[in-house]
Amino acid sequence: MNFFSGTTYKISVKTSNVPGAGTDANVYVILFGSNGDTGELHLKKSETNKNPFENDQKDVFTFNEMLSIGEMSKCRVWHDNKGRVNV
Ligand SMILES: [Ca+2]
Repeated sequence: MNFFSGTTYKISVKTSNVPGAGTDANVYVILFGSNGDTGELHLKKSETNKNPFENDQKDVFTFNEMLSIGEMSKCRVWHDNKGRVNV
């Protein structure tokens, strides 16, 4: 058993192309699996875009050194409703 080898999770988020689909709020996700869950992950720094969660774009977030949750069963995504509204 090696306690130091972490699991990497790469999360891709595609924002819809309908008007108003984007957000500047803080977005969080929890992944649930057969061995437990990841806890709250803040999707903060997109690897593909400076401003994440804009209309019709794909954002990628990587989390290193995570404990393995086993086989993924579900995920929960939400945001805190903050940020300005883009007109
Ligand atoms: Ca945004």
